[in-house]
Amino acid sequence: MILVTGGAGFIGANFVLDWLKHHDEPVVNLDKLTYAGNRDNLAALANDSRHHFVQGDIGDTALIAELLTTHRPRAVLNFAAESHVDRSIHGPSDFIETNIVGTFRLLESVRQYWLGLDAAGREAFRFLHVSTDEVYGSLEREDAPFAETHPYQPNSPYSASKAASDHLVRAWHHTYGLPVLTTNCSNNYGPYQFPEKLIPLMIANALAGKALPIYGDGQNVRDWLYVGDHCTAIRRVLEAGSLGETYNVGGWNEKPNIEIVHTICALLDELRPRADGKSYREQITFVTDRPGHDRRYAIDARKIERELGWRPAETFETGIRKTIAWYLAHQDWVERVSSGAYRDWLATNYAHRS
Ligand code: NAD
Ligand code: TDX
Repeated sequence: MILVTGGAGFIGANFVLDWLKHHDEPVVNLDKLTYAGNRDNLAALANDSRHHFVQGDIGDTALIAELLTTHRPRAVLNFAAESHVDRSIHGPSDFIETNIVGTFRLLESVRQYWLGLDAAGREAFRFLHVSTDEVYGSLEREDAPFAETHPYQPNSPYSASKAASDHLVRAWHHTYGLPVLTTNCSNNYGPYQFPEKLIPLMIANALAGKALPIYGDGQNVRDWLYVGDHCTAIRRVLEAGSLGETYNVGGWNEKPNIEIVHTICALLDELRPRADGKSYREQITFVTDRPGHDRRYAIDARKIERELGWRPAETFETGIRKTIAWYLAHQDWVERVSSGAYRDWLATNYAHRS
């Protein structure tokens, strides 16, 4: 049994689906179901007895203690977080609450549980914390990509809250001996990503005939990884990572935002041409920049490649094609999450606890 937090969000849901494809080991999935959490993402598991969903908060110490003592997981994987940089700029308090205080409370509950295990259980146990490359701050064009030794220099309320959580995880290992692993991954894309993030937002807006808003000059660079490859990396780190270590995860896929949007437009022009025969590029609009917008992220993934033999299966070209095909085939999903209608849908399709 493993306990996954945030498993109704984008990466967490992909991870749970992927895990149950590769293992028979059951998953307890704890998720608060914020605006970003959606049980619709897990509909394929509705009749799968290996998946046990619980609605709740990682900061709810009593609930976590109950789940740990009832299910006795051999690992806890923490995906739960507030994850959107723009939201963190407009309202940081949920980010502090979940990403910092929530992670602290989760660590404490897990530590109590871990201390109560027998020696073999303590030895085998893992706490895997899922984090981001944004904790390292911003790179200039000529800088080398982020290695695990790069200093933490977070610039947004989101990245500062994730950096704080990474430090707590590190300290719980160093001080209390909790067997932790941390992954710092680059920008993910793929199915089930909430259409507030660059790639799904651009696909949804293009199809809806809306503007494609590019912040600043469009030359900010992100390093993109297909979500399935991130899930494989997390499984590999859980299986073979060295305790207390951090692993940077990325696919050596740096691209300026404008190039990403041009690629999306070109693929949509091919797969779902506009009725007027013009390119979706016509919808691109340059808008005011994000405050404190990090210029460039890039991941040096040599440690996970060398030590754990992990390699991404997708290139950006194959991954983005798959992603666009998924969004084209699931426009109802986009409509439901954008309108909030999935809350009604899930109320009639699921009880909150199962
Ligand atoms: P997401 O916003 O899509 O999903 C987050 C999930 O966590 C949601 O299901 C939400 O309901 C749940 N959640 C939020 N607060 C909670 C709480 N207090 N208790 C329990 N559940 C709670 O985010 P995502 O993009 O899937 O990111 C998952 C993790 O991966 C985050 O920790 C994020 O920092 C990290 N990460 C994301 C990316 C990316 O590109 N999306 C890249 C690297 C790392
Ligand atoms: O409308 C937009 N226009 C635009 O130009 C949006 C939403 C974004 N952008 C730019 C900002 C960034 O340079 O695109 C880039 C990507 O933006 P986001 O999708 O918001 O991602 P980012 O800020 O890079 O953070 C993401 O990657 C790291 C995730 O949201 C984080 O959770 C993860 O840790």
